[in-house]
Amino acid sequence: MTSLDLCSDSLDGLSVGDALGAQFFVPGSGLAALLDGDPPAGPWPWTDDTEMACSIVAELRGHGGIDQDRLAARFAEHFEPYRGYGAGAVVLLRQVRQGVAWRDAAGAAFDGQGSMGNGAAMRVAPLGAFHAGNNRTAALQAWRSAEVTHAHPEAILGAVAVAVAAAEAGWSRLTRSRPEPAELLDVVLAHLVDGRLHAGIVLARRLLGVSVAEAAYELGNGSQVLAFDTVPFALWVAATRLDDYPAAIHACVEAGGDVDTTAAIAGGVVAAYTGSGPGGIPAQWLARREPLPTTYADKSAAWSRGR
Ligand code: R7I
Ligand code: MG
Repeated sequence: MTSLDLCSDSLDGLSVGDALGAQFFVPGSGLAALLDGDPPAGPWPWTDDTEMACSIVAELRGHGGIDQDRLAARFAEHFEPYRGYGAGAVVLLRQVRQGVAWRDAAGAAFDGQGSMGNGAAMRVAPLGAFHAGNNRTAALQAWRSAEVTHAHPEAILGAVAVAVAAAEAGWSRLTRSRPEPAELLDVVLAHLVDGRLHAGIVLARRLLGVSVAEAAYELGNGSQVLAFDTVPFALWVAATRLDDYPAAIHACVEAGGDVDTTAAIAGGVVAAYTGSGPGGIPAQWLARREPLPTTYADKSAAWSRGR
């Protein structure tokens, strides 16, 4: 089991969660069908969560770490507007394509405070899995990956929280020791500073015994598309369902809200622990997800050179 194996399993978990979660914005597809073992017919197109995660994974495959300029170039190169990007992300990625420095574009977003959106968190679980066994490196690398698009500290901490959870999940898989839900969230909290994201994870830790509906009511379900309204619930799901990928995705679907993103986050963390094979992601779900792009590394390098 290499770092890249863990990373790749987490990317499968993220992208299946994203693609299946996005199906629940399609009228006519209902929760009951999924729970009955009859999910929507494929292929399930993935969204911006997966597209951006693939750029991060290409960085790790090619270089083992995040170079912010290169990551910005990859994000801009692979930006397909119809993949459901946030409104701020659309503006920012267009600016970067036009030659604006990413740091200027990210800093100018939302009247100069930077985006608090959940986009830095939605794409980062595979980076955490890659750094399984080294939570501090996962946190630092997540920070770097987030800053490229999200300048607001709450969005950056959302990415740190998800990456540390995925790193811990991957390490638990390697050591064959499932952490208690509270233990997993304590490891995450140890890497955060005070703020709304931190407060949300503290609350999630207090709610480990409650129903999905109550957790989503208290923590948010991503309907505001903000980091602190998305990450605490997604990590509550991952912590409480770490050994059961389908149950984690069911919980995200049941909660509603920004389902592709909560399912991408929870799915990316859980698959770092379960793997993507038997006992992890259902084979039928993997087969129905739109295939992942395969040409990221080469295309992005060519685009950077051509600028
Ligand atoms: O964070 P981001 O990439 O969005 C990701 C989300 C995921 O759910 C995807 O699946 C996709 O649906 O979008 O993109 P941003 O546009 O930076 O942030 C997302 C949204 O959060 C924005 O469009 C705003 O609605 C909101 N938002 C803010 N609202 C007020 N003030 C982000 N930052 C702010 C803010 O500072
Ligand atoms: Mg999306």
